[in-house]
Amino acid sequence: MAMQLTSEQLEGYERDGYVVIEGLVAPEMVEALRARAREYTHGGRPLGSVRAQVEPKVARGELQVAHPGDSFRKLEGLVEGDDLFQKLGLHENIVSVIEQIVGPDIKMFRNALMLKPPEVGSAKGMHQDSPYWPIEPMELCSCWFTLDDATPENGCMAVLPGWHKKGPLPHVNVTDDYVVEEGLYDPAQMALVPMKAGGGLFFHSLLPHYTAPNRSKSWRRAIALSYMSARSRHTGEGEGPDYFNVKGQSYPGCVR
Ligand SMILES: O=C(O)CCC(=O)C(=O)O
Repeated sequence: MAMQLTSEQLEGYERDGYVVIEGLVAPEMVEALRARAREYTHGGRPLGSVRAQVEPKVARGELQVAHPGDSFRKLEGLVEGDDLFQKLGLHENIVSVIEQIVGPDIKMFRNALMLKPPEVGSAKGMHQDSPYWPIEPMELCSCWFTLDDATPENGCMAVLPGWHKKGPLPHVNVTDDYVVEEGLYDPAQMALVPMKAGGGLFFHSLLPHYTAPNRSKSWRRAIALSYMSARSRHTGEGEGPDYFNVKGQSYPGCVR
């Protein structure tokens, strides 16, 4: 039987905008995903259609790394291009929880392996996801799945509980980042969310979240799997891309 949120956990998600579920997949699968991620970063496995982003400081030549693989910040499109990551994106436990939140017809909006190499990975400023994304209504749900233990030292998630209910907040550009305007929140309001490898933080696309720089000697890798109801609408230019179909049917006039 696939995992399901209890009614308390579902209420928690609605109230706080997030819920953590540990042990979403078997430890062997977490190990295999870690090994596969390492093949992309350090083993010369071709990226193919996967889009890579490197740490801005390395890209600008302000920071040197021992191996080019120690500079990756983001790998996008693994669910479409890699068999193991696709298994994760379609994993029955993840999809079953997502179905409780967004309903039975599900498409994936994006997937991004977020890497924080030891002592190199930089912060991701406080932001909400939906204001970046051309999708209405702003009710997507991401499963932020940890490949490594995520700790306060290596850049676990920090969130503003309940703030998804405030709607989209004003964001500003600050050195290559798009962040919630300073002064709108007090950092003391942030809740840290440390997690074991193999867990999932399911969070609402309007929940403000932040990750600190990795100041530790251990990797922090997590893949953000963002799902939406197939009844969502594309609000950007044109008809929008063909999104990865997870489950169920499509609807006329909605995301393709
Ligand atoms: O993994 C991180 O460091 C940040 C992730 C994030 O901000 C996101 O998935 O929207």
